[in-house]
Amino acid sequence: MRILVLGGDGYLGWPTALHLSQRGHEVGVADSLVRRHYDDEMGVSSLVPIRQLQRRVSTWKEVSGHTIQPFIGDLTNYAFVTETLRSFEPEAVVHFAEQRSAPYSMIDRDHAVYTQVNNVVGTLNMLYAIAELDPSIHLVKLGTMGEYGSPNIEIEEGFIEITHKGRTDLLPFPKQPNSFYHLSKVHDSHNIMFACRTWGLRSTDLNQGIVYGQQTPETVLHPDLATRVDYDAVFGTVLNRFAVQAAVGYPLTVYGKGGQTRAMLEIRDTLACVELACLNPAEAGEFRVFNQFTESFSVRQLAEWVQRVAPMDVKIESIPDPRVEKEEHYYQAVTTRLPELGLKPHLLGDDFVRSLVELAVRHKDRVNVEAIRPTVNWRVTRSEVSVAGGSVGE
Ligand code: NAD
Ligand code: USQ
Repeated sequence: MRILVLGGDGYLGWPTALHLSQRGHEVGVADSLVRRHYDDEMGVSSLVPIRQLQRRVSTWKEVSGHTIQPFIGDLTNYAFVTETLRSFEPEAVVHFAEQRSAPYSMIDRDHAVYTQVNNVVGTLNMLYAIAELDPSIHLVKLGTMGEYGSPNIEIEEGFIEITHKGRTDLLPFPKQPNSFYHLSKVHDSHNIMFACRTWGLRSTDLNQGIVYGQQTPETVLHPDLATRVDYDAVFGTVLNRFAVQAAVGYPLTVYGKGGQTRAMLEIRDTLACVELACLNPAEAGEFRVFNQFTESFSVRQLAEWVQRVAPMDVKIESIPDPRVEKEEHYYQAVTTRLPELGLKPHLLGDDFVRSLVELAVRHKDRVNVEAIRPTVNWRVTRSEVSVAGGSVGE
């Protein structure tokens, strides 16, 4: 297939592009490179060194013989979006290209506005471009399990049958997200569903859980092909962070009671899920939702797991939760669509947790320990994060 990966310079977009290319698809990547600017803004950089996109692409050509076509530009610029689609003529567009950090979106008003404009406008531009240029393009959109929040009932896969006053309908599952970032994904989902219903577009919303891990069969072929891994309190996600904290001797930062339970998956499963969605497209006019995760863990469970298997002495510290979220709650979510399409999950095991810590130990000289402690508080409106390069997007 001809597949355009939006956000193809990011943590997940780059290894997805490599995976699809290795599997024989014609791959293009589009990215504004803004993620690298957030690093400058936060005064941090990826745990593992990453190369510039052009170098990544040329090394991939040398290593594999396959070409990945790069397009540098911003999805909020409609001319860039239409020119890229006209030039590449994809059958599927895989859309990773959003500001994806919940804490970043909660720094202050500027960052909340930036996040929602960037994410919602970028996706809206893509919907218009697909509708105008080629409505048969399948939009595979990265959403998030966090759109649902943590309701006291089982989370269905996108839709729930409700009987109300004697009448029954299949309706979108209620959304109770925990940040302006997560809300941007809800807004995207609504816009995409509307575009499918109104213009006959086809789309799959992949409500993905938290991803962990860094290595894929393709990224390990050459150091230039490595993908980023974040450990700071703004962009680092929980298990990746705990591995790095263990490596540098920092007590694992469990927020609040640690009973926050989240759906999760390994990075290799992200790649597999995306390819399965592309190979099995939605029908014209269909908006479908896949819950993309393999297991659920509480934050405390993850911390204790790292403590148990890490080869060093690891302490766990419970710190007041900087977020407003349920610290203990029921969590059960359905995921049937991707396994039905053939997903064979890589479940989390001791060896994998240990390998994450070992990866962090190899690169621990690159860790800025001051960036580990959370500084963004959901409850205050003023940012306590020191912003070196000014606010992005203004
Ligand atoms: P990332 O920040 O590493 O990558 C996103 C990429 O998109 C970056 O390279 C960035 O430069 C680019 N981008 C952002 N806005 C853009 C714009 N307007 N125009 C062009 N490019 C733009 O994030 P990631 O961790 O790879 O996540 C990718 C997607 O998957 C996101 O949409 C995220 O919400 C979703 N997701 C991620 C996780 C996770 O654990 N990392 C979990 C669930 C869902
Ligand atoms: N947490 C800690 N300690 C830490 C870091 C996090 O206890 O040091 C807790 C948080 O309070 C939260 C949970 O761990 O309850 C998950 O936090 P996270 O930062 O790992 O994940 P989250 O903010 O939910 O966001 C990440 C990605 C986002 C994606 C989302 C999937 O950054 O792009 O959408 O995971 S989901 O969680 O399903 O919404």
